Amino acid sequence: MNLTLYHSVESTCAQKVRIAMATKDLDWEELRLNLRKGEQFAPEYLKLNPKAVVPTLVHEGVAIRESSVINEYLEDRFPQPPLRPADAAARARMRLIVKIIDDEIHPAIGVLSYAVFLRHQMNARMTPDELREHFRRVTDPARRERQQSTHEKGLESPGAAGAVAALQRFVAHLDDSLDQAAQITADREPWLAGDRYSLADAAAVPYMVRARALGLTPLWAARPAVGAWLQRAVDHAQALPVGEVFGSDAFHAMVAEYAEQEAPGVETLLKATAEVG
Ligand SMILES: N[C@@H](CCC(=O)N[C@@H](CS)C(=O)NCC(=O)O)C(=O)O
Repeated sequence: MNLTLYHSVESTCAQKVRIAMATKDLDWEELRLNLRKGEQFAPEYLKLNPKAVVPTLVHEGVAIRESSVINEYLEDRFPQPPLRPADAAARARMRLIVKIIDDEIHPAIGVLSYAVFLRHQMNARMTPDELREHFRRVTDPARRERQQSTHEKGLESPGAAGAVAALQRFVAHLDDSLDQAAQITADREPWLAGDRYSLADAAAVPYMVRARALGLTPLWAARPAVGAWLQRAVDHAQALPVGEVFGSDAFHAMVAEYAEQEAPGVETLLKATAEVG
């Protein structure tokens, strides 16, 4: 089969690829990169992924990057079981969810992860010189600026409030999608794009699991269909033969500790977002 995935177990965008591959019952080799140690900046890896990010899939000698592109590629090359609905309108709904995740939710979860735990983790492990060097090597200037601002200001950085608002809109979109799916399938336990698990579910679940770990569950407290879907999607992922599907236990314990410390800031942002509506 000759599939090699460069990834990090903690990275949400790599998790969605591992979930799609395992749902398709594929075998792959993995090469784990330690992002905190800057292994994504190694010259050999930059040849595969010039943006210095994970995941990258290498199949038959060809490097494919961008998690959503990778998942579509997997669907094209390994169509069974299908993770794209047959119906064109349902496919469009699936792709819209994937697009919102790529455009808005990935950066939003990135900012909030940075603010809640990553900056503390990096401060504990790196000297100020190492930190400066880390940011210098981030290839995309906009990404570098966003990361540096969040590193300095945490949940008070300009991006944090916008990130919670983006998640609030996303959760409402998931709720609508589940409602639509429930109407067109007699199924009371729908997936995001209909009656079958799709690439939309594989893409959304890592971000929602991370949102939950960051203390953002109140965003869907009044949306029981979203909570029920999340539980089903987590059960699906955890039943796959993928170790540490959402990251290691040590990672979850570390996130929980910092999330507790940052809970007042998260609550302030949630309150402000709820007031704006
Ligand atoms: N749009 C890209 C985003 C990739 C990305 O941002 N990956 C993160 C992990 S989720 C990363 O490698 N970060 C490394 C860094 O921040 O230096 C995709 O979906 O593949």
